[in-house]
Amino acid sequence: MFYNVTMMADRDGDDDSDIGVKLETRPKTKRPPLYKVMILNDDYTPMEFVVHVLERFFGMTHDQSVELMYVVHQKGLAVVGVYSHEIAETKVALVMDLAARHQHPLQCTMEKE
Ligand code: TYC
Repeated sequence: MFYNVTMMADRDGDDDSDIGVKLETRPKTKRPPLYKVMILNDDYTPMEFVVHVLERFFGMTHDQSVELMYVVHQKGLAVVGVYSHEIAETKVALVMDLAARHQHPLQCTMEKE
């Protein structure tokens, strides 16, 4: 949590030396931006590989993964999770690395929400 600290000026000019300086604190409501992580359909990546990726990196059950894999297969892409910038970048890198190591063309990208 962050705080704004504002010093209040002495506006009436009397001798306030005995009361010190008033600090006004107020919580900031600004949250860090979130990023959608998406996977894209292609013609070559095996369905079971995509299901495995969704289970392994996106905390889905097997049934959830199968369902979302079919959404991507039919619609072309889907959001598979929403994370902070650092976590999203890590997920994208992990997916892309595993796909490349298996020589699958699976694409995973991130976009600011
Ligand atoms: N279209 C692929 C196939 O028919 C399966 C697939 C689904 C690939 C989702 C990528 O993100 C993907 N084998």
